[in-house]
Amino acid sequence: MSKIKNIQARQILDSRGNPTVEVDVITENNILGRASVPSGASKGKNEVFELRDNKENVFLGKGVLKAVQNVNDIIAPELIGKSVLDQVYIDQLMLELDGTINKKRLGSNAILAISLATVKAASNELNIPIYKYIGGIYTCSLPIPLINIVNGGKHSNTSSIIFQEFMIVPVKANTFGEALQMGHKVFYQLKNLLNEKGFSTNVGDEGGFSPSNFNGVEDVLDHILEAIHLSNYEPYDQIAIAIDCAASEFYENNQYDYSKFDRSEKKTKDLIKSREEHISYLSYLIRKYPIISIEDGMDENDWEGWKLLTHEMGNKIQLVGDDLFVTQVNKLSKGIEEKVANSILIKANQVGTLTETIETILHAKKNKYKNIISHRSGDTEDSFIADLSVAFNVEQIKTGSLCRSERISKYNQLLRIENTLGKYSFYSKWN
Ligand code: 2PG
Ligand code: MG
Repeated sequence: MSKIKNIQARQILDSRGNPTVEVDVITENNILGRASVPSGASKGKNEVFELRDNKENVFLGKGVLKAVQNVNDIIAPELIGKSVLDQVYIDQLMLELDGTINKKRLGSNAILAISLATVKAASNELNIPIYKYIGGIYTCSLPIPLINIVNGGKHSNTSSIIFQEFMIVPVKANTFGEALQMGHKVFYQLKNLLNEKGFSTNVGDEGGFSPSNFNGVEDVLDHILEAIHLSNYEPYDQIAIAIDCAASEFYENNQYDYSKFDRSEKKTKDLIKSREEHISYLSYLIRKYPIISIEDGMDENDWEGWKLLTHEMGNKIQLVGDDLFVTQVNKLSKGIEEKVANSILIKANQVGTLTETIETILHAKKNKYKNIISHRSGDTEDSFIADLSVAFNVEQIKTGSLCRSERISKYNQLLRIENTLGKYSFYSKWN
């Protein structure tokens, strides 16, 4: 047993230049575990509480010095001397210290950073990879990447696209490395295509292109389809498409307002869709395009809409609950009971500790819901989620486009793991 000797938190910056928490956990053998936490832009309302300083003149109110202080002054003294291998106990102790249902007292950013730094220190202490330490003998496969290619909604300041993320899915790759190479080809074909048309190829928060010229969702999908063809891939059979509508961001007064992110000042009434009209538009899209996955197709509180959507297309494509489930077991249980969605997005900072994240992953597995491990739009160079995806042999990972180092750090870690586990470790099935 190796005890925790010291815990040190600090404020660092994320990919948007906003402050976030980084924690070092150091054991009595002077072994280090370091972790930093990400932050979302389109957050689910039921996510646990992210503690910010709210001092308007310092980092626009986004400082995290209170959370840092909570780690150093309140949590650290309680954990020093405890075994670094006792992850579940440590996470539980932090929940008790916090004492609120949404981690409001100490801040989920403080708690999660310690939770993840602890697991890293433990795996370093034992000198085994993080994925092996967490997953043990069950660890054997790498996920299929959902590679971001176009950014819209809240993840772009320039495009007028209502849906937040457009991703390509290399469904027929033989290895993880090949999946990335296929994605790279399409990403750069799309870049050429946009360049030729005089569209900007600047990228949004997650590294996907976000020109102002796209004329709606179908125009984006047509361009992606063309890039797939130009790359000599068979759409659907080799490269399919996944989207994240992030529908909670444009749901108002029980309607879906497609003009929400329209920056061209041409808002008209018929861009407002009822729940039924919105679902029938999504149905039309999956008939017209090789779309195999839709995330947050409906607003997080529109459970009636979710039921209709799942009834309509739940046996045809993957329907992913992100804001809907916020990585929490009780929300997922409700979804399973009410036959809503068939997959869940896993973001550790929606729930706040590693233990709770694992409980949700296992609950999904048990109930045959697929897990998609995910980054956040504001992320850091920390590559922990790559290891987490391998630890539980999850089906997929969503970690941005093929540019921006905070996205690439996860892909690179998966390449290292594939290098260790061997090429047969790729989870190549899409079913
Ligand atoms: C999402 C995420 C990650 P954010 O909605 O799935 O892509 O975005 O981190 O802004 O919530
Ligand atoms: Mg989402």
